[in-house]
Amino acid sequence: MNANGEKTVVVIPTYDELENVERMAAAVLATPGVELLFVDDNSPDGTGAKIDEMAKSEPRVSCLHRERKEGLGRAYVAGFAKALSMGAGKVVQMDCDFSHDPKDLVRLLAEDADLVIGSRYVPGGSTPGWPFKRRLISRCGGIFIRAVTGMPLRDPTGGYKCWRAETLRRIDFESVASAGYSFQLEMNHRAWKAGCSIREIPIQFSDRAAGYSKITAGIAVESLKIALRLRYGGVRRKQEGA
Ligand SMILES: Nc1nc2c(ncn2[C@@H]2O[C@H](COP(=O)(O)OP(=O)(O)OP(=O)(O)O)[C@@H](O)[C@H]2O)c(=O)[nH]1
Ligand SMILES: [Mg+2]
Repeated sequence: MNANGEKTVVVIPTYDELENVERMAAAVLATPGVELLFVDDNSPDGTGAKIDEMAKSEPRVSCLHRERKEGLGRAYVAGFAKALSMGAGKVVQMDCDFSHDPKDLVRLLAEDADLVIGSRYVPGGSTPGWPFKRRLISRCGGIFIRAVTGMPLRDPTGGYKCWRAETLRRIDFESVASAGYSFQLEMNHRAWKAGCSIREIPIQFSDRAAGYSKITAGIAVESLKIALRLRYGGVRRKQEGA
């Protein structure tokens, strides 16, 4: 609970993050008043069991176990639904690999907006250690997405964000079907279209601390396709028959 009596739930999807998960929990829980919900897709390395063990002695930690790996987007949809059912007033999403610095949580939570995005590409934001090629792809991808969708965001695919619970309900997040980076894009697009207030604050996005990346070229390409569909139609909500 924060000073306004509002609960904040930090949602972290995990797949094979055994090397990071304990340190991450400690770092997140250093922020007063937040609860931590992991969403584990039956990680083969035993991440889920490790979280359950932590949860036994730390009531602020819980884990939503899913049967199989279905991509980041599906994990977040399930995690957000669970966070809302826990009574969250604010829901934060972040990675488990320390690319997103848990110390930035305080700044993210201090903003007064329907959606706060930790941005690599506003003044003060950065991606230290990224090779030129990755920097170029990410930057060009962002520019392409902005040009095609018209959405005025510097970092449309970033994954460190804070949602008002009300915003999530308003955009019917459960019908978002994208799996990878495009999940971030589609969620932002819905919030923007719904007229929500969106603020980008600078973050430093570091390389993962340990473990391996689950991002594939296909996931990156998906977001470009989704950008085109968001602009020219075709991304429909599930209940409308997509
Ligand atoms: N539950 C679940 N978590 C996932 C899945 N795919 C990725 N994750 C988690 O989502 C977060 C981001 O995944 P990463 O592999 O770091 O992808 P990325 O940060 O976009 O790419 P890198 O910068 O290369 O690390 C991490 O906490 C992963 O463990 C999935 O299918 N299910
Ligand atoms: Mg990562």
